[in-house]
Amino acid sequence: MKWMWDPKYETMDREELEQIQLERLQSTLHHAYRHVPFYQSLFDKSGIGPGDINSLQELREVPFTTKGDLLRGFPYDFFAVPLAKVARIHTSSGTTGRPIVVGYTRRDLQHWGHLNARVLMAGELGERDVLQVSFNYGLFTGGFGFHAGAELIGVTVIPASAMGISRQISVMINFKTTALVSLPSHALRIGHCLREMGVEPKDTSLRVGFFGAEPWSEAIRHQIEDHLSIRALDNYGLAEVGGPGVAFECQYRNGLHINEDHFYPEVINPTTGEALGPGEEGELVLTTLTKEAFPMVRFRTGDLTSLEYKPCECGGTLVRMARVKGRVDDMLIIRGINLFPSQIEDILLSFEVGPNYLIRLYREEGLDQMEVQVESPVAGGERAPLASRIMKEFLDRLGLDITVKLLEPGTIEVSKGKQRAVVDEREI
Ligand code: DLL
Repeated sequence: MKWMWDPKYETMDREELEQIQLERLQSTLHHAYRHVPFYQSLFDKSGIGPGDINSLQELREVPFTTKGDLLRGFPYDFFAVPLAKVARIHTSSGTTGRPIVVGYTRRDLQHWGHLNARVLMAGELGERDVLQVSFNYGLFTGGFGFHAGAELIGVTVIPASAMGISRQISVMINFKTTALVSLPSHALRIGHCLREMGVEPKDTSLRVGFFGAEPWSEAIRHQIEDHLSIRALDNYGLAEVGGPGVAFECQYRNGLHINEDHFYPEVINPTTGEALGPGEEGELVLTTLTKEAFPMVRFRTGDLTSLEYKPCECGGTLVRMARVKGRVDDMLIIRGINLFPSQIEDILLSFEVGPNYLIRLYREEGLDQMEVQVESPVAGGERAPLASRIMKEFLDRLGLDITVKLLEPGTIEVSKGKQRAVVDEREI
């Protein structure tokens, strides 16, 4: 168990673990009921009291919490402690005017650090490592989350944050970075740039990378490993339940170990809401077991996966989730930023364009790109200035560089059924 941060919990036998989960679940349900009016009315309406849940299976009787519920609770309705007890605030990486605002008490932050230490330790990180954290340090959970885990382990941390690729590379080479935390697409881009610069990957000190926050595939893993000459590990998390540190791969890369002593996972049929068994693919639903400031009960993540309860070859007994296969809703993830097509539509509506539009997603040298094609009646000469105004609005409101292509009215094919406004050419 040399490469486990919390071997006691990571290798606990299932019966003992389930007992801990049940105790923590009961306390979370009472806490949420007592302090979050949403949960009080959710329970009251369904005729179940938090004290009625006497087994993990009985949790299935409690209704789900959705992203929509959280958005309606903006900013603090879901906080279960007074603001005076909230030590930190982060948000989901969504680009809506109203992101989901999440809070952490001091104890939540301590737990969060330990959960991220588990992620990093599984990649065999130790005191001699130099870890470059290339996630944004800000409201996004990625930077601070990993930073805390790295400090607990005692590695040397470089809080590179979201600098441009060439600066990331010069830091990586000059400071002799051995491990990288970033988006997989960012790592791929770094790899391409190293090639262009004629730097042989083996000439850097890099040996391992921890990638997550957006969907990626085995094909991308191979490219990253090849271009950077490292071992690439997947990790999963979401702001609503605390950020990174929910699930992570060990060296065997046989699914992502879910930190079940802190999060209770279920997989459901996304259409009927019915519980699915091990190995069956559906939507992941998470309940937090230790969160004080922002407890979540049966949160529908929108992420598609399946669960495997057999212990892992590494000796870990935590349930493993399959690599996230995609999303149930139409949320798009572009360079780690979550976005719904309706947000694009809202912005387009304020200009002289439409109504037909098409969002095209593709990759260029590993980096996600987005193009919006939209019909517009304006004359030829006015097109370029209009396109630049729309691009500027996208950048201001969504924080994303999006190319805008204006087309003659009637050129975008309108489907008879449900309009498919997104063409995703990225291979995940
Ligand atoms: O992306 C938290 C995070 C930061 C995870 C750093 C890992 C590393 P949000 O911005 O709330 O939080 O976005 C969460 O991103 O519901 C998934 O759809 C997607 N996602 C996160 N990790 C993975 C992954 C952070 N490994 C949303 N594979 C989630 C596929 C992922 N999708």
